[in-house]
Amino acid sequence: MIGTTLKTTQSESIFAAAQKLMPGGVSSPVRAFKSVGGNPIVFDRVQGAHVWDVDGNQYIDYVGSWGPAICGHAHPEVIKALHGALEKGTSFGAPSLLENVLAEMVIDAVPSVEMVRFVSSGTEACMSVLRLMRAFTGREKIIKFEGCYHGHADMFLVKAGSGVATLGLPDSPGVPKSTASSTLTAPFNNLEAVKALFMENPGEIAGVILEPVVGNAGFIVPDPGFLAGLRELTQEHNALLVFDEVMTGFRIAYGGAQAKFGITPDLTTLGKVIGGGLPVGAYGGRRDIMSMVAPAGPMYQAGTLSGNPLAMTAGIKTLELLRQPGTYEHLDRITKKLTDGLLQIAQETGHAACGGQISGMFGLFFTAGPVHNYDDAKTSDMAKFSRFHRGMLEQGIYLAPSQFEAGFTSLAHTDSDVDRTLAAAREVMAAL
Ligand code: HOZ
Repeated sequence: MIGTTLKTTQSESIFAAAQKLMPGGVSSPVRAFKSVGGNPIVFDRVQGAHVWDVDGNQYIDYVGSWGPAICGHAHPEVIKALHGALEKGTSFGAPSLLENVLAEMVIDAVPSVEMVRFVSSGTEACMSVLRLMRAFTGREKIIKFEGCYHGHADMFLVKAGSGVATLGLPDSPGVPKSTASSTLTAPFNNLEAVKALFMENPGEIAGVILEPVVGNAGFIVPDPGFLAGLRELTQEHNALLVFDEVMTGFRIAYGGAQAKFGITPDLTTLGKVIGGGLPVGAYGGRRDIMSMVAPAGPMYQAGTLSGNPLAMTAGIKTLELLRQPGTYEHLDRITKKLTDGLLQIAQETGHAACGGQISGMFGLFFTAGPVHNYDDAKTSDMAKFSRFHRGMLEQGIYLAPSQFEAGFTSLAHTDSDVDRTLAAAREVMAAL
C-alpha cells in the first residue's frame, strides 16, 4: 500500500545480479539512480498511473516510461488492439496499411510534416535527421543547445543533457574529435549566441536542432520570441530549423510544440508517444527535403523493424485516444495542480524552488530561478533533489531519478493521485 515503509529486498537482489550481467545493471543509464543514490526499483508491472515493483510496492508514477505512457500504462484499448495485431504476426519487414494510417495521422497533426519516415527510436530519428540536414544543404556543421539531448549519436554527445548531464560526464569518450568539432553549441534561449555562430561560420551551418521545450536538462520553456528568432535566423542563412519533438510531440499539444507556439520548423523528429509504449521514432518535414531519403532520393537510411506492425498499432490507438475531446485539458489541469501545489509547499516549507508545466510535461528545480538554460538548471540544489527523490519514493511516489529529466503525467492520473502526491511532498519537504 502507498505510504508504508519501503521494503525492497527483491529489487536489491535482482539489481545485484543485473550488475554482473549488464553495464551498471541497466539497459539505459538514467534509470540506474546513480545521481540520486540508492538502488533502482525493479518493476514488475504497470497499469494506468501506477507501477508495482517486484516486492509488491505500489507507486504513483510520474515517469510514464519516460514519456510514451500518455494515456496511462497498459491502456485497455491499446492492449486490445495489440492482441489483435499479435494474431497477424509480430514483424513484417514489408509495407503495411498500418504505416499509412499512422503516417496520415502524424501528417495531419504536426504542421511541419508533409512526409514521414518511421524508425525504431528517438535516437535513430535524430541521427537520421542530422544526415538529412547535411545531405539537403551540402553543409556539415550544426548548432545544438547546451543541455539539449537528441539521443546518443556521436554528433549529439556534445554538452548533452539527459544521462550525460545526470552522470556529469564531460561529453563522451569514443566520439571522434573531428565529429564533435562540427557540432557548435549555444546556451538555450540565447539568440545572440546563435547569431554569432552563424556570423563566425558563414555558409557552413546546415541547421539548428533543438528541443523546443527542453525536457532533458529538467523542464525549460522557450522565452517569448526565441523560437520565432531561430526561425528567422535559419531562413536568413539558408539553414534548416529542426524541432526534436521526441518528448513534446503529441504531449504538450496534439500537434506538438510547433502547434502550441505557432512556429513551423523544416524538419521534426518524433518518438515516445507515437509508439504508444512500443519502440518507435520518426522524422518528417517538408516534402522537398524528405524526398532526398532513399529510395525516393540518395540519402540512405533503413531499418529491419521500422514500421513494425505492433508499434504502428499501439501508436495509432494512442493517437486515437488522444484525439478525444478534453484530453489535453485534463493533462494541463492535473499537471498544473501538481506543479502549483509543489511550488506552494516548497515555499511554505522554506525551500527555494521554481518550475512549471505545459500540458502533461513538468519540472521542479531547487533554486529560486528563473531557469532559462542548462547553466541555470545546474544551480539547482542537487543534494536536496536527491533527498527529495528518495523521500518521495519512500512515500510511494515514483519521480524521474534525475534533476535533468522532465516529469510526465497521463490521462490516467486523477485528482486523488495528485492529492496523495502533494500530501507526500509536504511531509518530505518539511523534513528535507
Ligand atoms: N532518454 C531517456 C531519458 N530522457 C531514457 C532514460 C532511460 O530509460 O534510462
